[in-house]
Amino acid sequence: QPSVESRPAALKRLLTQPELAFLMEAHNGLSAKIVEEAGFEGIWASGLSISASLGVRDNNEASWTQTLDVLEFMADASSLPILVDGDTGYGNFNNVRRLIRKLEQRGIAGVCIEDKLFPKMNSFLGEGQELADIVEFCGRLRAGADSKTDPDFQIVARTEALISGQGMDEALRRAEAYHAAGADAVLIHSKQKTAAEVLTFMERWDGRCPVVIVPTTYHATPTEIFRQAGFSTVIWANHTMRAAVTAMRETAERIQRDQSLHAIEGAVVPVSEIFRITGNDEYEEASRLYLPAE
Ligand code: SPV
Ligand code: MG
Repeated sequence: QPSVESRPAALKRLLTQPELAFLMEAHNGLSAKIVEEAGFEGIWASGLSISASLGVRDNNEASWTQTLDVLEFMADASSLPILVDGDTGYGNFNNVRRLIRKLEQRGIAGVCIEDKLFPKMNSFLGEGQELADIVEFCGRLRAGADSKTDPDFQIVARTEALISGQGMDEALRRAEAYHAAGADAVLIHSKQKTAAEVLTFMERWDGRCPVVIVPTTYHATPTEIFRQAGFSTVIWANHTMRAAVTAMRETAERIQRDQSLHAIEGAVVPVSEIFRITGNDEYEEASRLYLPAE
């Protein structure tokens, strides 16, 4: 038993513990650090947020290796376990196993793969998006599970059956197949304004493996309801990115209007805080150790 819990083991603990766990979205090194300092125990590396922060659509416009580079900065910036939004796995079974090998090498704790086709579209766009063939998707999951070098690395299978209008029976059938194919947890996604359909799913699922939810559209549901229903994990999926848009826009518009920094100075963190977040103290210490004395 290693004395320091590995990140995959930490994510596994969050997913399997009886208490409700929370993953907070981050999309770069800075937001990953902020999420950790806020007290969260795990990070959701959102595909939507990483794409948006790069200024592109959530349609696999950023390549998987460009995303991997962002994830490397996130893993370096934070000690938390990171569950990566792996979209569809960027192709077939072979792309999934290569993705998992590379994620493991970058210190990522787990990946979520959704049952759609490459290139994906965000779940909140359009109606009736085509789902992957269930057998083909199970092949992606099995290949992923077989390619883990760390058995604690977590694979979360996400079904879009409810989102694409295929109904509860199909969602349950798919989740069951994905669990049998080696997924460590399932993510049931919904775009309803209430939690009704994820709660029905949860009742009928009957605790077969951990269930993860993303209450972006049913944000008014009290968290206590999720706790009582026995969900494993709640993902707050895109809120540091959306908060950044609000703050950046207000700041840029104010400076543009005023043609001055004066009014905004007290509303933004001082530069010294940026130095603290990025660890300049450590650089000073290391310089004393490694640079020639003056
Ligand atoms: C993401 O955060 O990229 C997700 C969640 O996949 S959602 O945007 O709801 O599809
Ligand atoms: Mg996504």
